[in-house]
Amino acid sequence: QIKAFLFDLDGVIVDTAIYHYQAWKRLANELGFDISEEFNEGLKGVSRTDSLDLILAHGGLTLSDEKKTELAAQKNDWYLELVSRMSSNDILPGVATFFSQVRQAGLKTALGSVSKNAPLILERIGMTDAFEAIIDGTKISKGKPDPEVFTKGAAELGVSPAECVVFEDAVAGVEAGKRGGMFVVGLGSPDTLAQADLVAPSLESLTVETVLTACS
Ligand code: G16
Ligand code: MG
Repeated sequence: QIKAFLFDLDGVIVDTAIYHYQAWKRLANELGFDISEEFNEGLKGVSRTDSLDLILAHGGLTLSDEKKTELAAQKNDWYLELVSRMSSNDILPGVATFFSQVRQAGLKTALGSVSKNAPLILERIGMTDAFEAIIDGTKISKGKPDPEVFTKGAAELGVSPAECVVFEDAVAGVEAGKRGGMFVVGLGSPDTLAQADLVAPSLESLTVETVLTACS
C-alpha cells in the first residue's frame, strides 16, 4: 500500500539541472578545460563538494582544500544568480496537474534534494507548501546515491520505505531510492535510468493512477 510520494527537486519539479551545469561549465572553463553534457549526467544529484571533486579529477587538477572551498563558493554565486531570476513559470510541465492528483489521492509528499538551496528555490517557485516534509542538503550527512535523503523523508512523514514512491531524474538519485527500499520512477531516458522500476520522460506523461498501478 503506497502512502507517500517523495520528489527530487532538480530535474523533476524545476529544471535547475541546466543552471548547475552552466555554473559548473563556467568554472571548468575558467580552470582551462571543459565538461560535456554526458559528463554532467554523473553530477546530477551529487553534492556540491563531491561534484567539484569529480570535475577537478576530470580536468586532472589537484587543489588545496582552501582553493576548493573558494571554487565551490564561486560556483554557488553563479548558480544563485541564475536561480534569482526564477518564478512559478519555471515549474516543469505537468507538475501542477500531477500534484493536484496526488492531493486528491490523499498521498503524503516530501521533497528529497541534496541541494542546500532547495528551500530558496521552493520559495521562488511558490511550492513550499506543496510538501509536508522538506529534506534538503542542510539536513543530511550523505548525498545521493546514499539513501539518507529519502529514508529521512519517509521517517518525517511517518511511513515505511515500502510505502513510498521516489521520483528521480538522476542516476545517483534512482540508486538512492532503490537502496532505500523504495519503488522508483525514473524521469528521463530508459537507457540512463535503467535501475528505475518505471521510466517516463517527465511527470507530464504520467498520472497518479498509472504510478500506483505499476507499484501494485
Ligand atoms: C542537486 C543537483 C546537483 C547539485 C546538488 C547540490 O541535487 O542535482 O547537481 O550539485 O543538488 O546542490 P547545491 O550546490 O545547491 O547545494 P537534487 O538532489 O535536488 O537533484
Ligand atoms: Mg535531480
